[in-house]
Amino acid sequence: MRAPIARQTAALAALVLAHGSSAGVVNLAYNAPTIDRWNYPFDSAPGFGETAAVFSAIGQEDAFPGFSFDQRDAQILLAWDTNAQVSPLLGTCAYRVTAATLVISTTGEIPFRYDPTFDPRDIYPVGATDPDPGRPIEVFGVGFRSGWTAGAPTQTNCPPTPGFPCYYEGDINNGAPAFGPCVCKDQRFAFATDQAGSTPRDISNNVRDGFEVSPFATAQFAGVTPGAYVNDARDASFTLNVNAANVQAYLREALNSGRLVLTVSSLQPATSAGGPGGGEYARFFMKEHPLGNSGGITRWARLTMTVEVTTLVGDLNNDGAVTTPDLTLFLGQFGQTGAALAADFNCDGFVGTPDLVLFLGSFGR
Ligand SMILES: [Ca+2]
Ligand SMILES: [Ca+2]
Ligand SMILES: [Ca+2]
Ligand SMILES: [Ca+2]
Repeated sequence: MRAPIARQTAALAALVLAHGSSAGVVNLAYNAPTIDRWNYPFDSAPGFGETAAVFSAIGQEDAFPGFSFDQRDAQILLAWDTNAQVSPLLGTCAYRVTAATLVISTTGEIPFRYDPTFDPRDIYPVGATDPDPGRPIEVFGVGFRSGWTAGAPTQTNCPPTPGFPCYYEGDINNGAPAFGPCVCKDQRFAFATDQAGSTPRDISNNVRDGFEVSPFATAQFAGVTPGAYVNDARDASFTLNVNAANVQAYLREALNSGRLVLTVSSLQPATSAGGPGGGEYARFFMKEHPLGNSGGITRWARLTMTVEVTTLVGDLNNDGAVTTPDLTLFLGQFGQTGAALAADFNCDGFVGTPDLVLFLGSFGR
């Protein structure tokens, strides 16, 4: 079992490092995640599973005495340390993400129907009708509880294993801790969330809890007709909606911390004896898999992201000075509302008078 570690190391060494395409713009392209783990509290191979599935326990949350299950039972946690390519701790407003895409391949072990669009919560309960066959596979952020934190890449003190960061993969002799204290719902230490901030909501039971989620992205499979089965090793592509306020805020916080952590989740049904689930769910390649990166094909999680880092407020054309051409660009966005506007210098989702004040404060520099 040492070979997978060697492969991980090789993958990280092969990371395509950032290169600026113009002042302040960083194009990130990672061909491997820093961490990929199956976020399943009772995972018997913490950190080292070769594949990881996403499925739900809807209809069977309390079907097995002594245990209970989150509706989003099996989640996948993926993390990338960005601090070597994008300076952290500049303040969340110093970062603006203009594009972000996650790609990860299915293993093809279990056929499941392709649904490329959002399913509202009222068509998930047992007995409800799903008008478009299949359930979407979605990407969210990650929230933490019970002393776990998102953690900077350098963090080394986290329960239950002081001296190590939370949710690390470790190595084969010092494996990662489980994601939960028990086989039980509402307890996992790292959970899917659609919010940024210090107290993000846990969406692991949003059907039960009666609210809609706001996914960062929904899986798209090229070459598969919606409603048809995905039954092979095939890339799922997630284009994150950077123009949504929750997504942009989450990505900004991540870059400021130096680590981006994402969840892949789906309410595709699990398989279990006597239950309502059809057992049609996706399983994905982790970097430990022998075929995760072989024959010139990478199947584990890959991330690309374009980040604009503010080095001089007001320098909208990135030429190192704040002058009349920047004023023209600023006025072109004045009055606009949006999550990722370059002229929204105070990051409140609107280009208005406070931004003009900031702009004028820089003018002539
Ligand atoms: Ca792993
Ligand atoms: Ca559907
Ligand atoms: Ca300029
Ligand atoms: Ca503003």
